[in-house]
Amino acid sequence: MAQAPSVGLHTLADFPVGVAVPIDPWPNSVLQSPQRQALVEQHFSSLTAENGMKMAYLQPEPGQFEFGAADALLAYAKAHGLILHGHALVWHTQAAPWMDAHQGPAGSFTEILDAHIQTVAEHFAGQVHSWDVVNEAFTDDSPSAYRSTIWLDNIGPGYIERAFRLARAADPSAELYYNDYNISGALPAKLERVLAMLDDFLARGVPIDGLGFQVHIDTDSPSLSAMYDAFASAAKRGVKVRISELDIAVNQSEQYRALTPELARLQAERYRQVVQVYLQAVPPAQRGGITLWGLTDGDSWIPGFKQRPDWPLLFDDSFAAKPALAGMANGLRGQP
Ligand code: 9MR
Repeated sequence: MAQAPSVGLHTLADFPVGVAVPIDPWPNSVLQSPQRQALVEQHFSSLTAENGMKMAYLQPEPGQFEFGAADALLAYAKAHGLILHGHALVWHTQAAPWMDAHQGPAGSFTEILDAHIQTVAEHFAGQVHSWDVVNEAFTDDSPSAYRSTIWLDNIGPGYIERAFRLARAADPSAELYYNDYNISGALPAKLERVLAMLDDFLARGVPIDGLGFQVHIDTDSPSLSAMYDAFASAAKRGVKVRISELDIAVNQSEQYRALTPELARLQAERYRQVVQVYLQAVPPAQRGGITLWGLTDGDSWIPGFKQRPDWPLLFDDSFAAKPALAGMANGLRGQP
């Protein structure tokens, strides 16, 4: 078994190395877990709330904002010298039950969108390093480029540009990202549609600083060359490129009941390669960083969502480092 680095992962990078964490009141909240805090403080320089800064939790009832749990995360981050990445101002999932049920004239959706972005981005202004302003606005399959959501269906595609303009006005210092999945090599045509939007925004001066590639992948696909092409094509535009939600599943064949040493080795190598591809494709000044989508395998969204056991992250359920941690460290160090 490869040895875990005794130093912190983040010390090996000149860009933020982050992790998504549950906050209160989730049972595995980082704020209630000394073991998770020890890992966070050793290895990471950036935090993202895995769920707690989505609309459903910041505005659980119309016009009622609840910032307590997110403010506690912010205070924890500050106390430990970590930056906070905001996720996400506009998404169709976890928008809140009242929002999903909302009926009304188109104007009322615009008012709700505006008020949410203004209130939230102003609350955290100067405190968060960056925001996912709009998350997952494109479909996986053409020809219908934009995903049909409460926002698209009631406001039209202009809601995306509107969200970026409002976010910049409310918090001029935060870096603003568009964030999506299956764009890091899996679906080149989807990435093309995202890049067309980016080019249009850049040409017209709509404020956008970068693209977030979620990179929920497995040990088989996408290929490293497809991943390189994806990151490089975004970097070519001169914007920041983040790996915003990294995890690497190993049980896509669904035949394993436990993480075998061979799978752990394959996964470690894949983590190393993904980091290397990122370093090769994205010039230093444009590296927005790499964030893992969870700390421990038991915290991961994948087993529940895919309805199978899996072990996609860097630490096991006992908070012990897996070979994947050493793989990622070697990637950051530029070692083979
Ligand atoms: O990890 C999150 C999980 O706990 C939630 O149940 C889920 C709700 O859809 O969202 C997960 O996080 C998602 C992220 O916010 C956006 N990109 C995909 C992530 C994994 O589904």
